[in-house]
Amino acid sequence: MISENKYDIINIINEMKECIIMKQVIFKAAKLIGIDIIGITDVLDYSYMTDILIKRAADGLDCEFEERDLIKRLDARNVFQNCKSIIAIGVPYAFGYKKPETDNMGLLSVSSYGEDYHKKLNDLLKELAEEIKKYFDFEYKICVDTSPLIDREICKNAGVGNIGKNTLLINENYGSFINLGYLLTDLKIECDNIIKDEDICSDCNICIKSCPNKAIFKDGGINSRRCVSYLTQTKEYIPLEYRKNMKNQIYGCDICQIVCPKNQLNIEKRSNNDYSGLLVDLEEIFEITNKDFSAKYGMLSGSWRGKNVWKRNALIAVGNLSLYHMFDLVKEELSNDSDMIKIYAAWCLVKLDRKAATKILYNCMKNENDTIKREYLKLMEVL
Ligand code: B12
Ligand code: SF4
Ligand code: SF4
Repeated sequence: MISENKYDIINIINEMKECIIMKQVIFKAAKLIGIDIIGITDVLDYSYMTDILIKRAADGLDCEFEERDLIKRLDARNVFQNCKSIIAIGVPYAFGYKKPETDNMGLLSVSSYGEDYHKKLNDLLKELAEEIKKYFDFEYKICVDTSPLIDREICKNAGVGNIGKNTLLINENYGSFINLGYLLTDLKIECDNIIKDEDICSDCNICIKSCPNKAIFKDGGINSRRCVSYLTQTKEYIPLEYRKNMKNQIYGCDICQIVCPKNQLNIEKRSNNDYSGLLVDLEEIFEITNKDFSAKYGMLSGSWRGKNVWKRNALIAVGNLSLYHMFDLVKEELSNDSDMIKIYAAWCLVKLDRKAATKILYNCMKNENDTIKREYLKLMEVL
């Protein structure tokens, strides 16, 4: 007679076999559809990140693009109740990237090259799920960037890469120019949990030294609100002292990745990508209609904040590049409906020609509200 205990052991062995087979099927399916970077984790509880998140928020280093509700951030089951394992992927980009010559143009970050990566990864993860479903029935939820969870920590635990001092997740073959996404699944799969942090930077500090706004801390993390990538996306007021370092960026910032030795291999790889598509005609941004903007730039990940934020960044770029020939075009923006555009137009005019701008701002100040009046006066005094 077989004892109950023996049945338990046989069941466990069968479950383990299934977990291992499942993993092999998933890795094969990924290969079939061209996913090179893949890993699996069953770490679902992220409450060990609580102190880091609370300290960041208390020190004012977080930003409005992160989920404020900590409970949602700290357990995958709060996003997908039946979650048992997570299949994480990385999709490399920026092959052969060389920053295009910008002259008098605006610049988009290389993460905004081509089709929006949110759509690309969503489609890829859906395809992967459908492929796996041919062998195992399961429920899943796709997450790319916009979930409350901490993508890099999940992907790190799955073995996709390690965290660098610039806070990016770095894959050993492809570097940090990888977009991340994952499937929260109700499958129990064999896992590659990599919980221990590995120091992959050693005594390198290049990104810390190169960051234009000194946003990266030596002992871990960044000040999001100083990061140029953040500044190009926020609708909050941008402090005067940060604007110069935004240079001509219209969306994002790549500096801490371009300088990173871990990315040199990827950057040096040959590709037919024409990165001049990342250049933005600044004059066009002042004249383009909302409809034409959506048609021309709507499919780029860098356009998600809309035309007005691009126009605000274009005003900062025109001021930083001293494009005096655009003075009259910028002046027209003082009668824009948006207060945000007005105050950056005023800043830009003062940068281009202080004396002429002072006269213009004094003249139009009487028709403005108190906030704008105060801002114009501050600009005339400070700049
Ligand atoms: C908010 C946000 C931002 C903010 C803040 C970024 C930040 N570093 O906190 C801003 C707007 C600045 C930003 C910029 C960028 N972002 Co962003 N962003 C996010 C988002 C939505 C949340 C990030 C978050 O939770 N931050 C909180 C901190 C605690 O977590 P973390 O940033 O992941 O940091 C990890 C480690 O660095 C470490 N850590 C962080 N701080 C500290 C502090 C200490 C003391 C210690 C010990 C450890 C530590 O712990 C975390 C877990 O491993 C994620 C998507 C998501 N849902 O996760 C994308 C994401 C992080 N962004 C991404 C990208 C591509 C970018 C940009 C490169 C875009 C660009 N070209 O401009 C820049 C890079 C700037 C940079 N150096 O990080 C990718 C990163 C891909 C990768 N390979 O790492 C993500 C994962 C989106 C995705 N799914 O592809 N981003
Ligand atoms: S993205 Fe740019 S501003 Fe932000 S941390 Fe990296 S180098 Fe600094
Ligand atoms: S530049 Fe150096 S310190 Fe920064 S992430 Fe890369 S290897 Fe690490």
